[in-house]
Parts: sequence; structure tokens; C-alpha cells
Amino acid sequence: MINNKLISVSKRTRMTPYTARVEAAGVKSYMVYNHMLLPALFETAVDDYQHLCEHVQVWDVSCQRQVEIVGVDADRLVQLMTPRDLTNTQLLQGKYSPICDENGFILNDPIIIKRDENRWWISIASSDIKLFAKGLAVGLGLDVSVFEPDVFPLAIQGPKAEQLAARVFGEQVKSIGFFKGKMLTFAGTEIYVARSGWSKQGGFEIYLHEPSLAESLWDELFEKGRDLNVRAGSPNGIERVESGLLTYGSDMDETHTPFDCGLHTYLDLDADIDSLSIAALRSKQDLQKFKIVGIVAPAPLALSALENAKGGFDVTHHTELVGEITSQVWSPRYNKQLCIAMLQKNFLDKHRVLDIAGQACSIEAFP
Ligand code: THG
Repeated sequence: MINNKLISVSKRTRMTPYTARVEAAGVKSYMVYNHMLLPALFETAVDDYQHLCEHVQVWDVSCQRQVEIVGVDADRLVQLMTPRDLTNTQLLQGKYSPICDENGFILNDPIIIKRDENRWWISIASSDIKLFAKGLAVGLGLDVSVFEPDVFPLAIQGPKAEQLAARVFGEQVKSIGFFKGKMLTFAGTEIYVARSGWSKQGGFEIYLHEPSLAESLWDELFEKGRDLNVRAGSPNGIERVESGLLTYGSDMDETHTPFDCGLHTYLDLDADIDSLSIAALRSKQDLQKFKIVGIVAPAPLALSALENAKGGFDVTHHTELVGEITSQVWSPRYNKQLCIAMLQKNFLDKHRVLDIAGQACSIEAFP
């Protein structure tokens, strides 16, 4: 809702094979991610958060769309898109890998999964990477197909997620390592299941490629999870800020480099790889104008007066604009207001505290 007005839904605001179940579970709001509905709220943000941290939830994250790249030049094209070295990726392993343009700016921060030899899934955040991949493939004359397959990820997240996944897919789920995966059987169909998900409460993502099984998969998770207090949920804003998970399009966008976003650890600048952004990133000059930080306030911050035209909150030092707050939550775990902010590096080189809306706030490393 924007000023009490609803957003209209059309075919472009794509539904998912789980939408009927999500509706029946009492979803209260959606957001749009990769041109698809993403449930946003079931009870209240705090109830959803507490339940996620104690029990197990099933999330319709179909909007984590896959861009499939397959063909003899697939390895080459995928490596061109990311400065993270994919050379030694194991079959069914995923790697969190920024996608960057020729100047080193971030276009997306997906998980890149090796599905087979010369066959990859790029599990994207919300930006149109399929078009970028197609443009590169056409421009360079590469022998690949680039398309969005009918894959509808369902996440199981929370401290009881492993127990629930084991009841549905068998004990083998327990031997899946972090960001690794296995092909596991449901209703006679082999499905790619990985230990991943956009929370730090633990869990799995089921990359269902057979939409006709969506409702029976959902129902079985709820039947077998009844005594585990399973509920429908969704990526939770409070949990993800406490956990230091960034969201592309809000916390960062194509005006930032991986250095600005604290994603240096996911670059392999010394690797012998052919990647579009690697020369620019290696030069490093002028590639860090900002730094993503946490801002911690002892009491709730009255930010509304600072809201800018893009929905962020301007941060000023005396009267000078030094950056913006991109996400903010009241944290039940720390009993403090936690914000994610993109601040000018020049300012941070000199200051560790800020006055925001009349409160002295500390600036913390993030995540
Ligand atoms: N799962 C899948 N696809 C996705 C997401 C996901 N696509 C969209 C979005 N999330 C992509 N962005 C992220 C950001 C962070 C993580 C995963 C995807 C993440 N990071 C861990 C961390 O920061 O601690 C681990 C990173 C690592 O060590 O490799 O999990 O959630 N399928």
C-alpha cells in the first residue's frame, strides 16, 4: 500500500505454483521481486521473526528466479559475469558471487550453482540478469542457451528445518554441507535440494522444477511438520538485518562496487580467470567511494523526516549529506535499533559516531 492505495496485479506480477497455499495460510502482504510475488508478512513482523528463530517455516521464494546457462561455452559465459573464481566449483555446489559490469559495479549478488558440466543456474536477486547474459552471449557469439527455467524454490528455514527436511526427503539431507546440494526424491521425482536460504537460522532450499508437485510438496511439509509447529513464512526483515544479509536494490545497486558493499571476500582478484570486471576491480583506484556499515541506536529512531525520494533516509553530518540509511529494524535480540547504511568513505575515515534524528548513534562494521 502506498498512501492507502493498492498496487494492481496482472500477469506481469507473476504468481507462483504455491500462491493458493500461501493465500490459504493467511498471507497479509506481498512484495514484488524479479517481477514475481514474494510473500512479505503473515502475522506481524515480530511474530514472524520470533517463530522463525524458534521453530521452522516454509517460504515461497519462487521469485529467486534461476537464469540457466547451458552449452559448450557456458563455463566461459558464467565466469565472465563474476569476479569470483568458479573454476573449482563442485557439481551441485552453490557460490555466493557478485555479478559485476566492465567497470566493477554490481549488477546482482546471486548464488551461482553448478548443475552439471557446462550447465549453471544463477539464482538471482532482483535485477534482470537474463538480459545481461543474453547480451554477452550474442555480442561475443557464444554457443550457449540462456533462459529462465520453470524452477520454483521453496525454502525451509529455522532451527527445526533439518528435522523437517529429513522427514520429507530422508536422512541424507543431514549430510548436505553449507551451500552444497543433493538430488533427492519427492513423489518419484529427483529434485535439487541445497543447504542454503536467506536467514541465519539454518535450513534448505528445494528447487522444485515440476510445478504440478508444488501443492503436494507444500502439504507434505505441513503434515510432517505439525508437531514441529511449522508455519508459512517469508524472508524476515528483522532477522536478516540482525544476521547481516544484504538485499540488492535496497542496500546496494549498480552504483556500488563490491568494495563499497563489504563483499571483497567474494572476489578472487589474483585468480587466472577471464572475467569482465576483473581488470577494473584489480586496479581498485577510486572503486571505493562508500562503505556499508551498521548504525546502532539505543532507542527507536524517528526517521520519517529524513526519508528521501527513493525511500531511503538521508544521513547528514552538520548540514552535509554523507550517505543514506537503506534498512532499519528494531532488534528484539539486541534491544536496539539496527540500521544498514551506505556512507561516504571519506566521512567514515574521520568519524565513528553520528547524530541521527537527535540521537547519538554508533557506527559499526557490517555485517
Ligand atoms: N537463495 C537463493 N537465491 C537467492 C537468495 C537465496 N537469490 C536472491 C538472494 N538470496 C541473493 N543474495 C544472497 C545474499 C546472501 C546469501 C545468499 C544470497 C547468503 N550469504 C551468506 C552470508 O552472507 O553469510 C553466506 C555466503 C557464503 O559464505 O558463501 O546466504 O538466499 N537460492
